Amino acid sequence: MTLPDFPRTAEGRVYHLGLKHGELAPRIVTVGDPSRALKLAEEFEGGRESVKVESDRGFLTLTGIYKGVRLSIVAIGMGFANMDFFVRECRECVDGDMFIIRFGSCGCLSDLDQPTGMSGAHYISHLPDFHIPIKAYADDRLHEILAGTLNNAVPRDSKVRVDHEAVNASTDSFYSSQGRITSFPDHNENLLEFLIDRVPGIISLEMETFHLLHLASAYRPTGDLTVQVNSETGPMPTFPLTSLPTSNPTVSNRSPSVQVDNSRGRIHACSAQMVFAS
Ligand code: R1P
Repeated sequence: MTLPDFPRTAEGRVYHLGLKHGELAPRIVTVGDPSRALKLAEEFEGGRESVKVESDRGFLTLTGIYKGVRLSIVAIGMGFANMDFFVRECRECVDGDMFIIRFGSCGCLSDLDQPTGMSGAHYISHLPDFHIPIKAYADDRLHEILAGTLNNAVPRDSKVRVDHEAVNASTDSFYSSQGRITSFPDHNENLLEFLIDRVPGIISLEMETFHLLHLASAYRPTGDLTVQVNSETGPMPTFPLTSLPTSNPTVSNRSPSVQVDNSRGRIHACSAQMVFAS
């Protein structure tokens, strides 16, 4: 079985990010807000990017040189759907290993402001009942490098605490599944207490990290789309082909192998965020 061609415009650009091969670096920082991307791009050599692509769908890609290395900053907006466009379409625009760090903000379940490298993220859906079906993990090595960098960035005498084993929950709404009460019948009055009780180490809520870590570890550069089942949670009942990558896969169910270009390499991802006590 051979993979079908990835959807592209006549110019060879992926549909939603608007990128074509060569415009994206394999090292990527992703943020939500375009103004954050532009601010970060001021750190590029020469004070600006050499490639700027603004897509019709609101994605912004800035590629430049940082400390002698080619780097892309991509602003994706918010939520799982945009993270999905971002990871899948970027994968089609570079060869070799890809390294992705999300740099975002989030709501906090503790009373400290702290820069945090997330060890992993749960997925929280407001339907049907805020259950916590699965967790995805950061790339060990990238997470370690990120943690070291954040440690060095914080002055030793600072009261700011850097936490690298924190666990995040990514939600499908800023409102219902983050416990905010609005004029809809979300039945979420006790959600935050429930999460603190049920998810060891949980410290923050945002809307993208789970999907980033999940897709990065699910990607199969060799083309073997074997389904792997998480030993902690078992298979997710509704979406077995996309729910499974964690650091402890133990069971395999065969599915057809697919021919993929082996030059692509793996996807390594982790997430850093400034946790603001709310
Ligand atoms: C909600 O206001 C948005 O802010 C956080 C959440 O994950 C969500 O996308 O992310 P950013 O700081 O990347 O925008």
